[in-house]
Amino acid sequence: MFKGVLFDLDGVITDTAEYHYHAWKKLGEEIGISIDRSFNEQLKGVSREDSLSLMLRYGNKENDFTAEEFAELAQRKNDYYLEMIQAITPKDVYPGILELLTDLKTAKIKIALASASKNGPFLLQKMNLTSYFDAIADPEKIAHGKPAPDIFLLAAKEVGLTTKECLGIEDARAGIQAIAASGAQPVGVGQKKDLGENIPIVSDTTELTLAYLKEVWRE
Ligand code: B16
Ligand code: MG
Repeated sequence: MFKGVLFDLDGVITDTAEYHYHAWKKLGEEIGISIDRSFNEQLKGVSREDSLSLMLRYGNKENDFTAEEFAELAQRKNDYYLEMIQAITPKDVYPGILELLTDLKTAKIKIALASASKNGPFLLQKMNLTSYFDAIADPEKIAHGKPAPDIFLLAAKEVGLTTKECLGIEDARAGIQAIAASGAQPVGVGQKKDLGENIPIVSDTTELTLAYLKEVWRE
C-alpha cells in the first residue's frame, strides 16, 4: 500500500487554474499578446517565470524585454492573480477533496503538497486545509519545474518517504510527466486525451476516494 499522497493544487484541490488564465490574459492584453484557453493549457502546472517565457514566445516578443522588465511583468501577473484569489473560501475546495484528506489522515497516510505555485501556502490557508498537510514542498527550493520531477521528489522527502511509496495526483500533462519521472505513481484528474491513456484518470474529483486510490495502486 502507498504511504503518502503528493497533491498538486491548481486544478486538483481547487479551480485556481481559471484565475491564472484570467491574470495571464489581462497581462497579455496590456503588452499586445492575445491568448486563448487552448494556449493556456500549456501553462498549467508550469512555473510563473516559465509561463511568462512561453507567452512572450507565443506573441513573438521574447526579445522585447530586459531582465528587469521581465521580472516586473511576472510580478504584475501575480498582483492580478492575488487580487482574484482573495475571495477564495473553504467553499471553493473541489467536491470530494475534504473527505479524501480526512480519510487519508485517519488511515495515517502522509499528505504533501507538490504545487508549482508560490501562493500554495496562502491558498491552503484560505481554504482551511493547512492542518491536513504534513508538508508543503517549497517551489523556490527546486532547480527545475514540472515536467521535471523535482517538486515531487522534494514533497516525498519532506514527509520522510521515497517517491516509490507515494501516489501523485495531477491535472496537467507537465505534472503527470513530473510524477512519472519522480518514480511515484500518477493519478490524473481530467481527460485521457490530455493526460495519457496508460494511467488511472478520474474526470471529477468526487471519484478521488481512498477506496479508488487503493484500487489503482500497483504493488
Ligand atoms: P504561482 P500547480 C501551478 O500550480 C499552476 O498550474 C500554474 O498555472 C502556475 O503558473 C504555477 O502554479 C505557478 O504559480 O504564480 O502562483 O507561483 O498546478 O502546480 O498547483
Ligand atoms: Mg495543476
